Amino acid sequence: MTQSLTIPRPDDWHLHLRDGAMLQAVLPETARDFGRAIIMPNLVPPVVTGADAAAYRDRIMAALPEGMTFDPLMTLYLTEATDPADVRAAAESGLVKALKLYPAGATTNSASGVRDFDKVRPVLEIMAEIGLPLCVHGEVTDSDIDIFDREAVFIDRVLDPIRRATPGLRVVMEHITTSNGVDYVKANDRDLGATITTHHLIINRNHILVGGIKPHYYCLPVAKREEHRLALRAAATSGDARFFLGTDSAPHLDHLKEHACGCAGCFTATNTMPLLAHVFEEDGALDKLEGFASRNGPAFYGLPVNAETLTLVKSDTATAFPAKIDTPDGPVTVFDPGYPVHWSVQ
Ligand code: OTD
Ligand code: ZN
Ligand code: ZN
Repeated sequence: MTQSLTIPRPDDWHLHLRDGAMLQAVLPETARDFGRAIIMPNLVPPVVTGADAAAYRDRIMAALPEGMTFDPLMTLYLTEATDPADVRAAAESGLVKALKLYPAGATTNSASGVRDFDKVRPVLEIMAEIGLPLCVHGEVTDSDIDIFDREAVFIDRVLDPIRRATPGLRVVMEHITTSNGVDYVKANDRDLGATITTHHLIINRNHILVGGIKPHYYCLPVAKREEHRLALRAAATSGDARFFLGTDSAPHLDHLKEHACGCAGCFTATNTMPLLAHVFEEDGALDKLEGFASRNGPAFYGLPVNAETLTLVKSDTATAFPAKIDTPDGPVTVFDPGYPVHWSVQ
């Protein structure tokens, strides 16, 4: 029996495309299924000015294979030196769709992140004025905070104070991993949304650690207890428009993940839509996938829903996803949910 589901072409509201050869290798994996993506600015050096974002956008478009369509939605990396006038100009030209806040040291390539939030207040005020969203990596980085508590502590110590001090600031809590994140979004009606990744709907911390360490399941924020995964599943499949897809697909070469000090990041661009169809069907919520992947994100960003469609089909045989994609510098492992998935993109 074949079952199928057609939805408006989805978007990815949090994506790492990298640069150079890696960009070339991973871009088709996203552009095949997704119409647009919010492009993370954590290159080395980071994308900090409107000019940087324009140049990066050009490199992305130059890497797009002939015949594919894709619209990269650019972001700027907020630093303590960000110029409010540059932010305003980059947003008003339509080039930049959000700013990205990394607490310094929170994840891969986040050393230029913010330490003193008072220094970025003028930028946040401009953003509130023009309605430019702030995408937040919501983890404190204090060494005395347990890595599994970093998100919950961030909400209390950093996020809530920033939002109270900057009325009207629109915030996306990115890649939420806890019930605390879900609850905070639900308790705040205005100007707040959250992205949820594919992998955090599938793995909990046991998957990383039990039976041997699995470097390809290691990402930041690190996957939490099962009760948190279930809270994310409930939020994603609820139909609540404040929750939408941001894969956080973050490619690293295998030899840098399978390493004594392995890089953080799961690469899910290749199989995200079939995996989500599996997850939503398992929770009896296939009808909610369209909102999560195709409608809620554009609504938050004030953009139209894509006019094209994507069709997912379920067949009796399990889908054979590629285990890895190749780059000139070595392979990148595709996220493996650890169980057979029968959905594929038509
Ligand atoms: N998390 N890896 C990366 C970024 C994210 O926090 C994130 O957005 C990366 O490699 O850029 C990761 O585990
Ligand atoms: Zn992040
Ligand atoms: Zn990310």
